[in-house]
Amino acid sequence: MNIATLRTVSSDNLRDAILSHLAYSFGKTPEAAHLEDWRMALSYAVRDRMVEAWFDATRRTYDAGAKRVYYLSMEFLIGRLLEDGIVNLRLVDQARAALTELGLDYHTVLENEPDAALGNGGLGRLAACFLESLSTLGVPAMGYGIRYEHGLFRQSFADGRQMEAPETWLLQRHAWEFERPETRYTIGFGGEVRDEAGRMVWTPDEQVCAEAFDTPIAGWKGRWVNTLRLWSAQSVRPFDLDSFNRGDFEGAAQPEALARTISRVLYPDDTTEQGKKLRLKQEFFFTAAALRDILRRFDSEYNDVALLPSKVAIQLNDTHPAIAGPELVRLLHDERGLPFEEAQKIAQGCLNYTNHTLLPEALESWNEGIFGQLLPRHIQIVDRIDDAHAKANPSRGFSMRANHQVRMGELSFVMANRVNGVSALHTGLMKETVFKELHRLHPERIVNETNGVTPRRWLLSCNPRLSGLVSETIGSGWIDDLESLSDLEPHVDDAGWRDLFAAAKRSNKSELAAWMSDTHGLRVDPAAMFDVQIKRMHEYKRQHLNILEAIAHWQEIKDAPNAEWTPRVKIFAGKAAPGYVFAKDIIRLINDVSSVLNADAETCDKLQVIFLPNYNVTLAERLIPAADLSEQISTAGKEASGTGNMKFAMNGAPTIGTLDGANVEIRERVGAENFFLFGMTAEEVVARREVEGHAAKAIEADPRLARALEAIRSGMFSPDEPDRYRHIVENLSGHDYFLVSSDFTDYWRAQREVDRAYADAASWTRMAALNTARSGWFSSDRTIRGYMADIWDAKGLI
Ligand code: 26V
Repeated sequence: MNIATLRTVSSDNLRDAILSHLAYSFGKTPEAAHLEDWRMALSYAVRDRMVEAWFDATRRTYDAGAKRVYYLSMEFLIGRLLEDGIVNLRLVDQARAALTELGLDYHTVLENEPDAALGNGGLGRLAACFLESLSTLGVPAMGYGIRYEHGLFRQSFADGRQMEAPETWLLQRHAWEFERPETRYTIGFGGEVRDEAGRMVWTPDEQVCAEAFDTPIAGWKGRWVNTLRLWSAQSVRPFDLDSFNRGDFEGAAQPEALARTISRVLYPDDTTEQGKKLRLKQEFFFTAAALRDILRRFDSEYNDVALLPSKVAIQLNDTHPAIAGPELVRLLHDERGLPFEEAQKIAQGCLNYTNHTLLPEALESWNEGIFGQLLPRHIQIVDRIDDAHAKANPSRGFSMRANHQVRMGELSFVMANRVNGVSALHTGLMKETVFKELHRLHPERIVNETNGVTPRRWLLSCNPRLSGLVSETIGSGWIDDLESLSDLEPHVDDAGWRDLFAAAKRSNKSELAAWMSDTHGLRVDPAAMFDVQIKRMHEYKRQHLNILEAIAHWQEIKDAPNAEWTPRVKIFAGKAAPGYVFAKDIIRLINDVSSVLNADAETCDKLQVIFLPNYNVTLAERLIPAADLSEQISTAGKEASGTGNMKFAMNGAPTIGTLDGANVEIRERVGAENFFLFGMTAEEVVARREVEGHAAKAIEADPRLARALEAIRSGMFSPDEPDRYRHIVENLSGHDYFLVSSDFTDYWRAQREVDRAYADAASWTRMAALNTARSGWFSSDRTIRGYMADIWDAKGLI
């Protein structure tokens, strides 16, 4: 389908297509149809309109002999897909009209779609934004991951405590995938390796089958459609008939159940490497299937494997697919007979690695016992790669095999053509810390590609009021040329235009307030400042710094309830890894503080605290357009980039933040006067930790901090269990590794500056609008162009 045909889809066409799918795909009359049937029928009608462009993209890629990009990621946090499809195909008006005619409400139908939470946080959402940008830019690309039956757990609260329930997105029908029963690979584990006259032969003793499920990903205007291919694990032997015939029904079903375990659940822990055998199996499972698929496609077009690096670029999203290095070498050397060195060179020519965290506990390494048992041939190949690297670099002082561990970061680095960080600060720190030595040996290898987010989802679609105003003001070119948002700049000094900007924000806030009231029974005043911190719960992200400030602020208000206060609603959302006890205690503390503050009649019109459960992409889409203030308060040096920070800025919420990750670049672009900076720099953080008793000193110097901590310690927020948070207070007064206490005083100062700034509505709106106007650089289209030029040497075909 070409663009001209797309434009001609009328609401009548769409209505007929919906009715036709209702009847012929789902066997329902309009009278009998449930909401889910309507949602499915609409999804199929929209999906149909992607299919021709999808075929066309494949044809054009083959015809051009173009280089293909493969994005290997353990996580794709895609969220809902229907609205994304409707928006990118520019069918919003038609879909709305067609549904109205059928007696349905557009939003009610969209809300019926489950949110596909196939990821933990930033890394997974980045992968989803990248897929959309790759299609928008017409890059022949494919995402490879795992089709988890259960995505990230569903979070609820009981007595303020996080409860986890399995996520069940696949229990509802999923409209977007095409099952590919013909695309199946057998993946082996364990077994033994034999030397057969110099040729190493691996005979696994366990096998599972990887079956492909394809989801089309349409770019802006539906001009190009790529594929997200997710692998589902199945048994090679679906059913044990012998056991069944013996009456052992459980035993008969076992092979299937065991194999399916591999794609059953997404690991919900994004910080601690748990040494789980199953996770290593998941990693090898999807990586090996992807490589087999990539080589099969390459073989169908070319017959000289030396061409591989010029036709294939593979991006490893963190080290989770790092086994791609040894596996590709194995395929080329053991299975195709290339000399080892040549196999390694070709593999390295294709592979690139993105690092997303410097936290030592999140850097993957595997116990060599487990690794060698599951992947006996790969551990030999890792050793050979390591030895060759050591020989070529005699001054080298590290090994991939230290302390009986296989270190995936070093392996990924050595096997990569390019290695990248995700913000300027993070890339600099990679060079100075984790990869210092490797950087010295290979100074050209590390490059920076600062993250970005797709403006189609994170402005156009989630914030129709603001995006409507933007298009009325500067035309709609910004949608795929986000830097043209700078054309808004002259308007920020026009009071009339500013009123329109402020009105859009106010309506978004009212809508959120109404939703919070309907869904959670919460009452908030949309005139108050909406101060939002939404992200995974982690000590380095310092949600506890935010709640500590709330307590101190509440105490100050109580001292002088009749003074002039800028009313605020502090909104939190985020999940804690189930095994991360401290993070779960921070959630409970915030909920306990919320109960006390919100019930205080004297102060609740000036300060409220809300923790919304089950943070996911859909909730982010509700909250970000309604935010006044974006909290990005991590300990400097710890947040690799952040991408939420970009979404808030784009939607007109200035940041209160540290010089961490991409905050640094956001501040440079939006202007220091439009950003509330506080806290120590990454260098100062390192120095501060060396100061004996740093936390105690900070507390001694700041009576507000001392009083807030004392309130927690005394049990004011947990009267039924006064000691509940003693360990948090002890942590913040003692070790305080993340320097909450040392940064508190400056955070407090910056928050009061925010209060004063917000009280001047005209200048606040100007600041908010400048954040929007100057955030164009944070489009993932720009990021992908960077990868194309610096890493992949790939071109777009549109
Ligand atoms: C580690 C593990 C370890 C085992 C269990 C599952 C699991 C899942 C994820 C991770 C690593 C998470 C790394 C991550 O999400 N980093 C975030 O990446 C964002 C995109 O680059 C970036 O904006 C955030 O700053 C960074 O924290």
